[in-house]
Amino acid sequence: MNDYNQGELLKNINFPEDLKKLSKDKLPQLCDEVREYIIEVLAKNPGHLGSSLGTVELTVALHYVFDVPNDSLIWDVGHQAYSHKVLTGRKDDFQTIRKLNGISGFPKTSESKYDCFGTGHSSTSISAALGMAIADKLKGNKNNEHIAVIGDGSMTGGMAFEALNHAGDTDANLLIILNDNGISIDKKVGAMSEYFTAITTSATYNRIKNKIWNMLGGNTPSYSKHKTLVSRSTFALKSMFSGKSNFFEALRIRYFGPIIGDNVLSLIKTFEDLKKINGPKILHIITKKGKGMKEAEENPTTYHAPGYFNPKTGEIEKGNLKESTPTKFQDVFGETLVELAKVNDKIVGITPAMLSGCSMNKLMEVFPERTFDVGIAEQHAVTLSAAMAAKGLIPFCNIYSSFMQRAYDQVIHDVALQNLPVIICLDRAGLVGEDGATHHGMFDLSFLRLVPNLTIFAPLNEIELRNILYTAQKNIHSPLVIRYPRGRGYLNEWRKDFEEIEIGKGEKIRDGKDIAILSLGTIGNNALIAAKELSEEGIEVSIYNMRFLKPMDTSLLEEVLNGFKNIITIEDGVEIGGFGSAVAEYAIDKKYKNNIYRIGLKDNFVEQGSIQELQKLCRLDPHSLVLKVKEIISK
Ligand SMILES: Cc1ncc(C[n+]2csc(CCOP(=O)(O)OP(=O)(O)O)c2C)c(N)n1
Repeated sequence: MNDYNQGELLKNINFPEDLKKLSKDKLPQLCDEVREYIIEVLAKNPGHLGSSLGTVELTVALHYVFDVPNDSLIWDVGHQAYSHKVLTGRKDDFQTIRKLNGISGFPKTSESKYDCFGTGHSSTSISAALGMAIADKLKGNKNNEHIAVIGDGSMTGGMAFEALNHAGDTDANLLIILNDNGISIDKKVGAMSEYFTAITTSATYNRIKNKIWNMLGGNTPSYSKHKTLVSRSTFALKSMFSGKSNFFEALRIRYFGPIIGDNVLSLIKTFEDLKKINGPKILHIITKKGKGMKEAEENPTTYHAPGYFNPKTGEIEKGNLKESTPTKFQDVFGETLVELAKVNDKIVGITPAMLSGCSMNKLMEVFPERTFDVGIAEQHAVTLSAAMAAKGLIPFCNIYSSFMQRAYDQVIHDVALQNLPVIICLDRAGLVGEDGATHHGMFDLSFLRLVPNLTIFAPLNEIELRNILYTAQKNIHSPLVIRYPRGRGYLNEWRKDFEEIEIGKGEKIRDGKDIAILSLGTIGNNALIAAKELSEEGIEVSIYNMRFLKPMDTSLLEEVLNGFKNIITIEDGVEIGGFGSAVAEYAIDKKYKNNIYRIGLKDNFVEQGSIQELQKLCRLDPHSLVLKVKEIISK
């Protein structure tokens, strides 16, 4: 610990109480030191850089003026809260951020009392702050403030709008800070972001806004004309269209700003003023993603989470990756989609704000008119795709597995129930590593398996991913889910001629007499490594790459159930209700008496660490498999 220079002021500051003791004129220096420290630590220990560099002054000012956790402070997504972690008792631990047994990359209530509400998925902060404000009011704590810090990207999420609509109907002590850096991970999308730019730059707007506010009756709780939530939204929209008011004010949330968000002293002054105003209010601040590091300011998408970099020059270290290093799954997806879209003009791509994350930016470059980044709006992405399929297009809707949790009903109600041929691509399925519990894609197999009409496929490797993408667009009549993991593949060569995959067909990929392992997806590669090691010790394992969770290849399953007493299933998802459960249910229904051992993720959340470390921890790694097979065979 403490290999890093913490700066003259920062070295004596551990908690907000220490910060509050500093005179205001020292705060700009403290901000510089915090920023420096974040850069130094993240250079060697990758994390979310750009967003956290942009919020240093905001964090210092918030902790200087407010009294967290008596005042609630909720960071939307939480990837911008690194200075908050540094200033709230985790300065040294910050060096372990996102590491196994280290601190989380996101706010987490079990980690610190200063993390008032856990985040990781976006657009939750306003609901959470509002809930706390209402709770405090009911408990008689009238003076506490409840602060939601939300980015312009996260403000595109539907849940943020739902919360705004409700907030305006309350007199809750809510301060929403709209942290507008003009970018999400990729370039900003949507009409709302255009609107932010308009109100940021329009002098006329800024002149008239206070007048309008007063004209509307200000923040008086009783106004009968626009009482219901529905009429309030309608009023807001009408006001927007007529150009007479500000969207937030029309929702009766008092709007302040926009102001510069990286001047710590003026932020403090503004917060001191806002503290005196009760009720829901929004402060619009303009910040710079990547502030203080030239390269990060100039390339905010790359420096959102840049990996290892040189702290002095900002240059990203490519590591020791050789030319022949397997391609990332996301790039196999992106490049194959472009290839297919060139010959099939019905193909469209839809992503909720993960354009470069899932490599759909490749499609965007070639076919911008057929690529849709819809903002952080997973529910909308799925229903939009369903409707496009209803009109005969072939939508590839790519959503990270854990974010798909947001759009479960849309998959059931809009896609599956209508049996619409949407190709739902779940990137980052299984364990994702350093992002931790909020981001592991560990539930998808279980929560999708029970939905009628879905076909669910998990490729063993890049070639299978490529071939299923080809198969999907060639001959699709019902919804298809394709789930694949984060990171690099297993093969150096995957750009082969396309081969169609037979729906519902698995494959035996290794022959052995002693025990059978049934695998689903890329985790089967661990089974292959384990089988090789076991073979050297005279234990011969058959491996079946089942490929489809649904429909399951029951003839292959029959072959296994009839041929082996001991059967292991392995999956990188939760055991409950997943692939192993499907196999076991089939065996029970058909009255088989085999020993079936399920290997998957247990019934608890998995924290952060490298994927390899986490596989070990969860006993999904090859060595644990070897031990498990030996244990079973010796019984
Ligand atoms: C539900 C959900 N979808 C997608 C993401 C991935 N994600 C993390 S940060 C981010 C961009 C957020 O943009 P903004 O709120 O403007 O913050 P900034 O990164 O610009 O600081 C996205 C899309 C997420 N965390 N949660």
